[in-house]
Order: sequence, then C-alpha cells, then structure tokens
Amino acid sequence: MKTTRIILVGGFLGSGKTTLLWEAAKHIMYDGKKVGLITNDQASELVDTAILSRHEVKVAEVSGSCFCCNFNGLIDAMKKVRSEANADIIIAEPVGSCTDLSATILQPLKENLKGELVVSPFSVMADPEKLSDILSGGNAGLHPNAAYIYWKQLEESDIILISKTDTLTDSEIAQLKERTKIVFPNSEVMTISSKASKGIEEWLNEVLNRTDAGKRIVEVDYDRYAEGEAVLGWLNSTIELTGESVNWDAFSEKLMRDLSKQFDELGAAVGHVKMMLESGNKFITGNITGLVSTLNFRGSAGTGNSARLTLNARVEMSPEQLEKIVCNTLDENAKGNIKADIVALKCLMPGRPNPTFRFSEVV
Ligand SMILES: Nc1nc2c(ncn2[C@@H]2O[C@H](COP(=O)(O)OP(=O)(O)OP(=O)(O)O)[C@@H](O)[C@H]2O)c(=O)[nH]1
Ligand SMILES: [Mg+2]
Repeated sequence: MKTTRIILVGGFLGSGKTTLLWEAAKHIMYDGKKVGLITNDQASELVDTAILSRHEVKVAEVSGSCFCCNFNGLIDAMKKVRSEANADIIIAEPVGSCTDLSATILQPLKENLKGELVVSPFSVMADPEKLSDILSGGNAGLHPNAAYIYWKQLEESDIILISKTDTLTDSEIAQLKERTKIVFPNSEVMTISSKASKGIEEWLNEVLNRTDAGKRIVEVDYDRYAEGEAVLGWLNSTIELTGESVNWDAFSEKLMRDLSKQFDELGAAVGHVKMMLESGNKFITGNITGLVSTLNFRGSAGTGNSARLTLNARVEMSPEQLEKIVCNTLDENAKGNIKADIVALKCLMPGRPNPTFRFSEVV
C-alpha cells in the first residue's frame, strides 16, 4: 500500500480545527490528491462528524475516548480511511482539551508505522482572543488548569497556527505573531483564516513537505491536566424535532441564545457549544466559543415539519447541571407546536487521561 501522510491539527476547544479540516481537504482534492478526515471525541453524537460528513469526503470517527487514550482506535480509523478512500493524506483532529500529544501520539506513530505513514509537523491552532490573553499571563476566561492545558498545547507544537485572522487588522496580526514567537520561540508561528481562505496554501505547503514531526516532548503535570479536563461538563446529544411549518433557523437561534445567556449569568466558561440542525437536505450550524457575543450561525435549515438536532456542549460546570440546563432550555423552546424527542444523550466529566503509550524521548 502507498505511504500516507498524516497531519494532526490540535488546539483548544473552538479554535477552528474542524473548519480548517474541510477547507484544507478542498485544497488537497483540488490538487488531485485523495484525502480522508478523522474526528475524535469522548462520546458519540458528534457535531463535527455530522458537519464534515455533509461534504464529499471520507470521514472516520474515534468516539468514546481521545486519541491518546485509545491509540489503537486512531490506528483503526486511519486504516479505514486508507483502505476506503485510498487516502494520500489524512487530517485528524484530536479532542480540544487534550495535550501531551507529541509524547502520546506523534512519537508512537513515528515509531510504529514507519514505511506506512509520514507524519507532518504538529500544528496547534489558537484563537486570537484567547491566545492574546494567555500570552499576557491570563487564563483566557478559563479555569487555571484548563488554561494550563492551553499553554501546554502551544508549548509542544511544531507550528502554532493563529486562527480567525479575519477578525484582526494586519498590524494586529503582525503584533500577535511577534508576541507568540517571543513566548514560544521553539515553535514556528503561522496565521490562517479558514473563513477568508487566507494562509491555507502556505500552511499546507509546510505540513505537506516537512517531516519534522513532534520535535519536542514537554513536561506535563497529569494532575493539573486531569483537573483541567474535569472542570468541563461534557454533553453530546441527538434530538428529533417535529412540528408544523417550523422556522428552524429561528428555533436554533433562540435555543442557542437562551443557553448562552444562562452560562454567562452563571459565570460558567464555555469551551464550545456547537449544534447542527438538519431538515431534509438543508442545515444550519451554530457555535458559542465564549460569551454570548461569540454566538454565530452558518447556513439555513429553512421551514419544515421535522428536523434532527445534534448538540454538543463543553462548559465549566458539573455534567448534571449542564444536562439540566440543556434539557430545560430545550423543553422551553419546544413548547407549543414543537415536539422534541431525545434520541441519544450522554453527559460526562472527562476521566483522568491514561495514554496507551507515552514516549519520554523523541523518535
Ligand atoms: N471568524 C472566523 N471564525 C472561524 C474561523 N474558523 C472557525 N471559526 C469559527 O470558530 C468556531 C469554532 O470552529 P470549529 O472549527 O468548530 O472549532 P474546533 O476547534 O473544531 O472546535 P472543537 O471541535 O469543539 O474543539 C465556529 O463558530 C467557527 O465558525 C475563521 O477563520 N474565522
Ligand atoms: Mg472540532
């Protein structure tokens, strides 16, 4: 079988990984190469998989555990994508609250799959607003141990990819890049906007031509890492909605706004709340990556009588409280002529990371 290149795109929750996966896949396919994508989460019912699967690209999912704690799950997903899509290139997105991936994923891949795989430099995406605060010594509105994960992700990267540059002026981009280089001198710093299609070619040029993957392993305090993940309540759900001529966009917007307002009122930091509502062949996606001001939507599900809602939330509160808020808000919004049937709902607190492998030296 041919050698496949694997690109791992890490970065904190909501930093723009999934959006980049599809934009990069389009560029790769345009160049005549075959690509496959791999998503990852602590539980099933993934918005990311639902979004990416809407496109003409092979998507495999590792759910129920992160890549590092289920390395064999990642290998199986890669095998699947390689055989079913004959992929030249695989892009994989680890869970946004994971770190220590150089030691637990990149080194084991380099060691165990020599000849089958070429591993690209490890890219870690960072949202400008959170990154700027982290560089100033702040916690980006997160629990200090969640901010510790954010910091470790940047520290172990080969490339720091500052995302969403369409939200900044050119001089702000240059300044943020300089500040990042000073604090993380061992990583290359690049900038990208998936929305404005800027910087994608430049980044692909780097990751598709280089083989210096996982150049360093950093020290990680697993007690702080575990605590940083455990402060997040994690909810994945799928809900069937029925009604009569329902405006699904208005429904989605009100549901997400109501959720966001409650999290803000409670002072509960939002890692990411994301949804996809599909009605027939139309769909709308919505995201919250911080306060209610970050709420945004893409697409339209139009008006109809039935829809399928996938909702994923990662918020700093107990899973029980998160479940209560989501279920109550759904009930409130489904009052009147809309009926909501929960098909699947999983609510959890991520367990202590227990990697399949942890290399202490660079391969
Ligand atoms: N302005 C702007 N927003 C972006 C860009 N890329 C992503 N976003 C937005 O950022 C939010 C999060 O994007 P995702 O791609 O889902 O982020 P992610 O890193 O995959 O998130 P998780 O899977 O939860 O860790 C969404 O609202 C996106 O629309 C960009 O280039 N510019
Ligand atoms: Mg994602």
